[in-house]
Amino acid sequence: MCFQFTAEEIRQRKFTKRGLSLNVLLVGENGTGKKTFINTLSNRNYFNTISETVDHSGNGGKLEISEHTIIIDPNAIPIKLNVFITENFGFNLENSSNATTLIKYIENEYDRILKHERLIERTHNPIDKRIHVALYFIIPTGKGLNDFDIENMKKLGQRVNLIPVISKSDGLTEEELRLNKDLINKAIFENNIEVFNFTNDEEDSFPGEEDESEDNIFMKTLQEKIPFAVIGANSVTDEGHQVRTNSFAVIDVNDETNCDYKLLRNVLLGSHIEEFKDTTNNGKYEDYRVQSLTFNPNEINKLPQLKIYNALREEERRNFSNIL
Ligand SMILES: Nc1nc2c(ncn2[C@@H]2O[C@H](COP(=O)(O)OP(=O)(O)OP(=O)(O)O)[C@@H](O)[C@H]2O)c(=O)[nH]1
Ligand SMILES: [Mg+2]
Repeated sequence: MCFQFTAEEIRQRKFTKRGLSLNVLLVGENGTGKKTFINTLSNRNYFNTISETVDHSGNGGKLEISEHTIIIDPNAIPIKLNVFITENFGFNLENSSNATTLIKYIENEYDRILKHERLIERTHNPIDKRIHVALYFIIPTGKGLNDFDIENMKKLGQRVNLIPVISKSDGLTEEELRLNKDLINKAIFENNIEVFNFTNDEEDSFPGEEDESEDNIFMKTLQEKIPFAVIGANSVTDEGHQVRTNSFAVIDVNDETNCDYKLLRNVLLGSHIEEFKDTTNNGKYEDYRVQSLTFNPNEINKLPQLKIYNALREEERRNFSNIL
């Protein structure tokens, strides 16, 4: 019998067929370039971003999260990007409930998965809409972070992998960008905001051993880029370069000397796509799961795994007392 494909090829085909997916939340005020970023990432005009001001009056100025599914095909393996975008974030005079609204949105999905995990018979995998990574769009003001950003980033960082981004960085000189990055990082540090840590890959190194592998150097480079400076493209040249054209210049957004867009793109669609999911499931979601069960002790007995565990412990105790 002659097989058409090797085992490796079959694995690759299966993988390709199944594809990859990522759930990304984009948080930022209206007009900060969130949709342009997604257009640039997918290299097509999924969103109409031509007008500077969007009419957000349709929902009475209320903070909402719009959901979109976009298939991106960077190198033959399609990636299903589930995009969640804030509308009217920080839009009103009074925005103090924004953080709560965002966290509720994230936790609702955690609750849904938690509920499903507790079912004894799980016939199918639920659609997983847990946010794997949140990009927080910061307008560079030369003043670091304001109180509103601090409050929102603090809360978001506890629940999701948070990556701060400086939007529209084409408006900054190199020196201004450095200053903005420094001030934002200072505010992140002073306020204990939990941002995604690229250098936190414990599995790869032994304690006490300074590992300077290529991977580690790359992770350090990424870490030092935080907050990532992005420029969203508004056109594509005849040669296929994604550029932002303003009255001064034509800027190639994929040129790493202009901004960090390319790095961030590679992180999202390449190097960290699985990592974001793992840290969500094993870190952020797990923290929430434990907290939510601890605060609801009645719920614990409903867990099938725990029921079995408790029964075994009970039997152990009985056997033990028989011996005595
Ligand atoms: N100079 C510059 N302008 C940008 C950049 N990214 C987006 N813009 C422009 O800013 C405006 C708003 O961009 P959007 O992408 O629509 O902003 P949004 O955050 O999605 O906000 P809403 O559309 O209001 O929901 C548009 O005119 C974009 O062309 C950038 O990197 N630099
Ligand atoms: Mg727009």
